Amino acid sequence: DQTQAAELERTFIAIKPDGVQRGLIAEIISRFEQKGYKLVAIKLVVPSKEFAQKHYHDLSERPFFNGLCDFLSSGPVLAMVWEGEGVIKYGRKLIGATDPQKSEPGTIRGDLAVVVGRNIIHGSDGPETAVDEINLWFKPEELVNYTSNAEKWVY
Ligand code: RTP
Repeated sequence: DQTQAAELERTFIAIKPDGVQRGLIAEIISRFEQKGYKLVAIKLVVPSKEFAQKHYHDLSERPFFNGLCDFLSSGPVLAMVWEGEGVIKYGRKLIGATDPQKSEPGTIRGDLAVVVGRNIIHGSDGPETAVDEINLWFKPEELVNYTSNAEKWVY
């Protein structure tokens, strides 16, 4: 049924150190929660620089790679897994364009961030990256299986 279909898709979302320090955790979680997505894992961690390099390995040739990894490992990051139909693609829509100067108002970055180097949130960019990132940040037992009351009304 539709509830089962919804459970198939999961994405990795992280509030970066700037978002945590600016007190935007509740605001950002609210947007995913109010949309109708389901939180299945969450933890606050300070990633090591080596871990940040693993997370951003696709960007290792980019000039901003080192600064980006320094930044991600500079303080607490709120790591999450969100579940729901279309959550990977629509999650990126809720987040907005990478550069907050180009993100639409109404998006998380459009409403809450100003520059690309401090764009407060990360979201997996496709199904393969979602699986890789969830496995990098979480152990299988940290993903919680439960039925939320909202599900039968969202789907
Ligand atoms: P994210 O992975 O964090 O969700 O961001 P994204 O897919 O929208 O963007 P991506 O191109 O993968 O870049 C990852 C992060 O690198 C930082 N960045 N800095 N020109 C720059 O200084 C620059 N370009 C990108 C951003 O923090 C971006 O989110």
